[in-house]
This record gives sequence, C-alpha cells and structure tokens, in this order.
Amino acid sequence: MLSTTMEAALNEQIREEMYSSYLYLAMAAYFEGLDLRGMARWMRVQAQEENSHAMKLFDYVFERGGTVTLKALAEPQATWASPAAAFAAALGHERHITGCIHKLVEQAAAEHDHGTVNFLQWFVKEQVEEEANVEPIARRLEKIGDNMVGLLFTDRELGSRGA
Ligand code: OFO
Repeated sequence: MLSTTMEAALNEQIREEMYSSYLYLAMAAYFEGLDLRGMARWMRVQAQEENSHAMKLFDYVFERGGTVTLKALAEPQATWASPAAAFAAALGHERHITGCIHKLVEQAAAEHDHGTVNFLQWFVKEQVEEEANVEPIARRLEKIGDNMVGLLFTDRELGSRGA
C-alpha cells in the first residue's frame, strides 16, 4: 500500500508527464507550422512517449492499491524564437523532469518504500536517455543557427525517428 504522501507525489508526476506530452505536442504544432515535418515528427513521437511514461505511473499507483487523481494541465507555450530555441527548451524541460524523478526517489527512500524506489529506477535510467537524446540536437541546432541547408538536413534526419 502506498502512503498518502507517496500517492500524492506519484499523481503529481503523472501530471508532469502528461504536461510533457502536451508541451511536445505544442512543439510538434510549432514545427508543422514551419514546414519542418521531420522535427514535427520527432516531437510527436516524443509526445507519445511521454504519454506512455504517465501510463506507467498510472498503472503502478493502482498496482500498489492507490488512487489516481488527474490534475489540470497548464497551457503550453505555442511558439519559440527558432528551432534551436524549441530544442533548448525541450532539453531544459527534460532536466526539470530528471530533477522531479530524483526527488521522488529521495522521498520513496525516506519513506522506506523500497518497492517505489525500485520502480523509479526505470525512470532514472530513462531520464539519462531522454537528456542524451535531446542534448546533441539542441547543440547542433545552436551551431546551425538559421542556415537553411543545415536546418533541412537536420529536419530530414529527425524525421526518421521511429515510433
Ligand atoms: Fe517523461 O521523460 Fe521526458 O519528460
């Protein structure tokens, strides 16, 4: 059985993951508007992945006899100064999520909830991957600036991201 504090914290993380999905969907819409379909696809896939993170938490809360209470999502930003700025924001967001996951692990450890500490290890590893996926793209786009050839080349590459 989850403690009420752990249950509340996991519910809050469901909101964070659903917001991540919403944010990346907003970024997908931004890239669609720029006709950068490869980047839009990359963001759509990312949005789906975030939904699956939320569902992993959703299922875990029930597995432990808890209750899921869905919270309101804030309206995500709709536009960014450039593709580089959008990916830099995505990286900043992933770092924020990594911080949330680490706090959850610390809380679970402080509550001696070993089941939740163990469950969260998947997310700890996933966050390392999440940051490692976005960081090189953000760095490259920063270098590319508004060079159209570089942008279109990167767009084509990102469009090959599998679901
Ligand atoms: Fe759920 O990992 Fe990104 O936010």
